[in-house]
Amino acid sequence: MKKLSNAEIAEHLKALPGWELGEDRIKRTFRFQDFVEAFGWMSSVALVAERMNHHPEWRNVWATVEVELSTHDAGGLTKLDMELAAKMDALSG
Ligand code: H2B
Repeated sequence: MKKLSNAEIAEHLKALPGWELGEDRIKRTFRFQDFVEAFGWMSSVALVAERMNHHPEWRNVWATVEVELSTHDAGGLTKLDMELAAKMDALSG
C-alpha cells in the first residue's frame, strides 16, 4: 500500500471533518451518550476493521473513544486510513 502525498492527504481530509492530521496519522475523538453506545460502536468498527485487515489504535474512557489511524506497514497514511475513517464516521451517525 502506497503512502499518500501531503496533497492527497489534504484532499481526503476535506471529506473527513472532525479528523485532524498528526505527524504520520489522523486522529478524531468520538463522544457517545454512554459506555454502551461507545462500546457498541467499537464492536461494529472492529468487524469492519477486521474485514479490511486494517486496525485502529484507540482508547475508550466511558462514552469517549480517541482514535488514531495510520498504516504501520507503510510507515504513514494510506488510502486504507481514509477509508476506515469514513466508515467510522458513517457508523457513528
Ligand atoms: N492495521 C494498520 N492500521 N496498519 C497496518 O499496517 C496493518 C493493520 N497491517 N492491520 C496488517 C494488520 C498486518 O500487520 C497483518 C499482518 O496483515
